[in-house]
Amino acid sequence: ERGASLEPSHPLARGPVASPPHSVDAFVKEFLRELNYGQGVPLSRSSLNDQYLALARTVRGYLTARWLETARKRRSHTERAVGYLSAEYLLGRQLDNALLATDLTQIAEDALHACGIELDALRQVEVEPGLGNGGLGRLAACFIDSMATMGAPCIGYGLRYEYGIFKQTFVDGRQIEIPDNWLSMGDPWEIAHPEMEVPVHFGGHTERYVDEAGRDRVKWIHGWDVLGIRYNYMVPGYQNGVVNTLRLWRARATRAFDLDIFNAGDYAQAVRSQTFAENISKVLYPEDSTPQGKELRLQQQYFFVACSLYDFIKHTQPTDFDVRDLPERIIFQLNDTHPVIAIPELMRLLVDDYGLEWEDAWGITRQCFAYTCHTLLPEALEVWPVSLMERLLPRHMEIIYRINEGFLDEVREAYPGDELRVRRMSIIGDHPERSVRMAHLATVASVKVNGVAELHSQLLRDKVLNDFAELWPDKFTNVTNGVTPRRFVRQANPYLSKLITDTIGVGWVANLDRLEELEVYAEDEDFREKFRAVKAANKERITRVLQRRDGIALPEGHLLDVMVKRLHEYKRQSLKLLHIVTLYDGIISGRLDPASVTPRTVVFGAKAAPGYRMAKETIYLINSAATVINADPRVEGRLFMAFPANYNVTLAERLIPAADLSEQISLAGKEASGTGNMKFALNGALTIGTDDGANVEIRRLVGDDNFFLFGMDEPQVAELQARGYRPADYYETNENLRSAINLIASGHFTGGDRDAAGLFVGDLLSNDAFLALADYQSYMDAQARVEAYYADQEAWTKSAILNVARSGYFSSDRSMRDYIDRIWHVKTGV
Ligand code: GP0
Repeated sequence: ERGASLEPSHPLARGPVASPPHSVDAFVKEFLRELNYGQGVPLSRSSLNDQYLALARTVRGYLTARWLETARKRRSHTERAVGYLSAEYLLGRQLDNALLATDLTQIAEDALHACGIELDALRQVEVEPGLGNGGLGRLAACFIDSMATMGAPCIGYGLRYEYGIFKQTFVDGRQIEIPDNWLSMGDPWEIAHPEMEVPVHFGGHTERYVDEAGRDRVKWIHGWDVLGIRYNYMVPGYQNGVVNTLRLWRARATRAFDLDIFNAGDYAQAVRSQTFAENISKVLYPEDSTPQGKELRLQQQYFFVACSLYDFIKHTQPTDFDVRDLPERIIFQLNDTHPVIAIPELMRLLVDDYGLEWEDAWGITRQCFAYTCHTLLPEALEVWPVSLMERLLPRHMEIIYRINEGFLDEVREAYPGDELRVRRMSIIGDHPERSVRMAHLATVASVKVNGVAELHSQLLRDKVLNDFAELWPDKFTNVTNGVTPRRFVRQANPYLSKLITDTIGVGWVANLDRLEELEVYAEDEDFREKFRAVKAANKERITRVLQRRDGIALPEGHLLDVMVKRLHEYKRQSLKLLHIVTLYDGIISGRLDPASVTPRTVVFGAKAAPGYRMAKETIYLINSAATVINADPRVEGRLFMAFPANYNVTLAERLIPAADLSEQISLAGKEASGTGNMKFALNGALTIGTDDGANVEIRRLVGDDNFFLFGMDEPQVAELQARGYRPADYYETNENLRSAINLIASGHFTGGDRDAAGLFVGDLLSNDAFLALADYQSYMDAQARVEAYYADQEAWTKSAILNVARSGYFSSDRSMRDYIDRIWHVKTGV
């Protein structure tokens, strides 16, 4: 409800106030006002945290006028908007991004200086909001950045987790998870609206009734309710005056909910119930790519989706809005299957609450959703047991059954007599228990289904969703992922940014194709020298960061070889470890002349899902190997390993610009896209990689000469698996491989403890589901090519420059263009 206010004609009631002037003086004034009146402290007594909060609020103040203005313009027209539905947004720190977007970096620096404060010191105070696991969540963050920069109407919807992705520490080399209490110091970027409550219902049962018009209707008698509390975050476009909205939901107990129990006299129970309701937005599930079928997770999904649909219809549209016009106003993009319960929720709203006929409602719903699939791993496709659905969301389960009936009729009509196909395609699966296949539901209801890289989209069509692609070939499309150049080049790599801007002008930041103008400079010796100086400066920076952050002392002058991503068997950190151990083993056994080995530092960064045993064993082994190898004088000056704990967006921003070599070594056909791979190429690292995900496109664009390809391609993988893969064959016939595995198995790295390496080695030899041993020799050969090439610094630098010049395609601005042209059809330019 709106509060009382002035007549619209009143001079004070017109439009939002203007943003403060862009001057050092004005900034100082705003900053001190926030510090004194906002934080309630004088400058002389303010803590670092006070100063950070005041600074953030000051910058936020500059954004607010633009945000209100963007919202006002959007309200005044009826153009279609994008509702990006995502359970994860891995935002990273906000301060620098907001300063860059408003072009206030220099002013803020000078203003703080005038107050005796270093901007850099305040940057360190910000805790990054880790509301995502990895690629999928970071992609969502890049996309909303790009939509704002393109002036496209987009509202991001998600969950405000009280605890984000866990903080990783190592104790004796083993991962320990610590809760990420990211809100404990206060979040200056959020704007809470505790008065805007959205009711969300769960449980209970359904009842049939006949309405006044004599029509059969269904009523959902709810079992329990929670409230959704709205939190707004501003999403600034890059220096274009546009500020979009990210809206995250927090769960709160309803008053009725606790009052009932309270009235019954059990105060303690009332408080417990409140906790129960508020658990819904308590914590981000730390499983990446392998969802856990936990009830709380389904509650989270339904909770944020129900809040978002309600919010869009009731709070962003005019009061006289007709839900039949929804397809003209919104397209909801489903970021993986996590928000797919939005489909039956919209049907429920239209049929039960707005009284539409089923067919009309279905016609509307089918135009309002598009679905992005992010995986090829069958175990990553979400399914929910029918029994759980019936208990938690009984009305939705009925709706899903009815959608499925209509859909299967359609299948039977297209393929008479093909009951096998009907069973394969059904939204309800029977094995191992009756469950709802969320990817099928998403595909049936969506306007478009897209994969996230060319190869991935092809495999979706040919394999994972093949039956659907045969039935609806036009439904399937590709949108190759991208990354925002603002955060991952302009902010993360100021030295490179300056070199680029000095060379081709500043236009590249919002138009990354312009990087191709750098191509000619690959031949310019002077430019190459400057480019190398940038790398060297970035290496010095990461050396300082790792020293301060982790107490790691990186050696100087090494090839910096980086593998950062979630720990997963399909990504094959195991293969990377085998490479290092082979080099080490070669040197200490005398088979390899240390002088012939390129001095190399390998940096790992990876979190393992807390319940993923093999992943955790791999972390332990990498840490163990690092301890032994770094302490062994026989390889000193040749090999060094670093595994800083708690890899996150902030560390990525420091590490990626310093890398020489980017490790993208997943088994072909398993990595949907990868987005780290794009960040490395854009920052001038060369990739060693398989023909997988977006590596395929990176290699095509940067050229074979500037990319180290190795390993089987996807058809070869399929063929080997069909033939019957025996890892032991490779172990038996490859001497270096056998020796490296034996060294691990002997307990050399684990203090003589053979059992400690047992799970890892045992699995490699008897199972090796991701064919690390089959690709081992090819990988070793490619690494030898890396060493030889690196010896020629001029050639290497040329290739690195060409990687930058030819990677403009991987801007998330381009991804957004593709979504807009192929799927969303929304207007840009505010
Ligand atoms: C895919 F299925 N991804 C999933 C998932 O649950 N979590 C996740 O992060 C990733 C893919 O693995 C990816 O290949 C892809 O680029 C990313 O989603 C965004 O599409 C890793 O970078």
